[in-house]
Amino acid sequence: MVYTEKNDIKYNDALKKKIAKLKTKRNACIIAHNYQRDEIQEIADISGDSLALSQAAVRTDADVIVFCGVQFMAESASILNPDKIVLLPVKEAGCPLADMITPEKLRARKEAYPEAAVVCYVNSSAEVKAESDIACTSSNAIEVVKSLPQRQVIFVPDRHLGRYVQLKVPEKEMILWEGFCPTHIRVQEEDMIKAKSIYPNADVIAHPECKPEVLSLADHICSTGGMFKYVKQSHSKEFIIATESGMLYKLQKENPDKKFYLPTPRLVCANMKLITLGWVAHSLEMLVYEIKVSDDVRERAKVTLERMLAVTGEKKEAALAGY
Ligand code: CIZ
Repeated sequence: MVYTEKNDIKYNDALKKKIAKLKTKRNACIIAHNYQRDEIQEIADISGDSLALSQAAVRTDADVIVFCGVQFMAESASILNPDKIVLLPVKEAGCPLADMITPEKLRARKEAYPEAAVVCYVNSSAEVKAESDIACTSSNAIEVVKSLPQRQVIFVPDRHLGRYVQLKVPEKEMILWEGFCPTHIRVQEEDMIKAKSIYPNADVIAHPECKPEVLSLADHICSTGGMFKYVKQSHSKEFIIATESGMLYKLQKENPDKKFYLPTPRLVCANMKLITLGWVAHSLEMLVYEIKVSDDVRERAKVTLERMLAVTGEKKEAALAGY
């Protein structure tokens, strides 16, 4: 069998049937990130952002979770669900942003700023989470940073999200890591200006991983989850969406009367697109590739994630002990 992409309807239908059978056999649940291919979001039991997916993974009765996303997301699901089998269908599906920091380099930064709290964006490895005080997503980063007693905050690894948070929380001193998302930084100021001139009535929504000059041209800045909420309540009929292309699938599905445009066709994350129907079938058939985090790292990274959940009220009883 060939596991590469094939734009053949019959072939895809056969794969979908095979996946459905294997899902029952394995008592599995398929979860897909908002940036996945359309056909993967279509077959998923749940789609959403990385945090929503990890939380959904906690609630499911399935024994096997097929996580259609990238490595750090499957790791978070495994950290929160140590008793379930968490599979990443393509083991090379990594996140270049998460790879821009190592635990060793973070330890050196902590030594340079011993008074600072360490906030890690969820787009980081389990080891980096284990070295951090608290995690955040793009939807709760401002709330998380505001909640900290420390004035100094080491924020890793996305410098654009960190800079955006600094603007919103001026009372903190943010020490930014130099990381960035290679997909989001492809949107240029010129792309936004051009898109706005072609669609003058469109509302412009941008993800905070975009560059500051791009964010300054947006009407609204938010996470992928925030984009769904914003579009639903907006009276606008057209939207320019500055984030990864996969978002357009569910935005269009949930809002059939509205139109969505990307400011540039370059907004494609090659890692997210590695997962195809063939690889999902392969993953369920062979039970690969299992994502496991060592006990020591998992325990510490779990505390970092649970502190975030406690701040955002998503899990009030979360362990704040030792915070
Ligand atoms: O947390 C996520 O899933 C990411 C990477 C982005 C977002 O805004 O949802």
